[in-house]
Amino acid sequence: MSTRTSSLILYHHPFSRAATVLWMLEEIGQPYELRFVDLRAGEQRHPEFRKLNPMGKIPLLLDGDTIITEVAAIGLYLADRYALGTLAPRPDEAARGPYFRWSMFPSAVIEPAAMAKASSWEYRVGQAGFGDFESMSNSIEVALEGGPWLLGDRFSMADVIFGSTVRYLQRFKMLEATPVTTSYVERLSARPASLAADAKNKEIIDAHGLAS
Ligand SMILES: N[C@@H](CCC(=O)N[C@@H](CS)C(=O)NCC(=O)O)C(=O)O
Repeated sequence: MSTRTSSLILYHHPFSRAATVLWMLEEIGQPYELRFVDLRAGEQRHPEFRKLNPMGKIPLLLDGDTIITEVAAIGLYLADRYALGTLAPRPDEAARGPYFRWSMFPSAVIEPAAMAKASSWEYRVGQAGFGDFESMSNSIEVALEGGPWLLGDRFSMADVIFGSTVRYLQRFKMLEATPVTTSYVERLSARPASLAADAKNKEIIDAHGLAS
């Protein structure tokens, strides 16, 4: 792990993709601060927040003066900067190819293909970069067939990016749970960093009375 000093601040709400970034922060083991964004009150749309992210969405990570949004970008950034050679393959390793491939796959393919199916979008499969639901689901199985992780024996930030997407889409019944994905999600959820993130999310849920 790098000994670089950090000033990491995550704009967070426990019922959002920011929960994945909290898990990433626990994986890299650097100190960080959480700033609660009240999504129900619409704080993400306030002009002050939109100056940081014009999309009006979280997660948003500050590393000093550097702004990073998009779950996959945040994960790749954190792993390169704070866990290169452990959570991210080094630039001279061939494993960096599949590492990027499966890190991009959730936002580029899994999420839109699942949303297209759930919302009955009409579109031309050949023109849509995310293809069709069946090909996407089959690709998830193919990605995991070597196992136990996307890079075989080596756990990486790609698993947090990919696995968190599979996990939440299954919770929302937007993706089928198969034996392969079920055991993958179980392995991921048992990681100490995932459990630590869950505990912090629970504290915030209780503190803000979000459970009800
Ligand atoms: N493409 C973004 C998606 C971010 C996103 O959709 N965030 C949701 C919470 S999970 C949000 O902020 N929603 C509030 C809103 O749109 O008002 C990413 O990968 O980080």
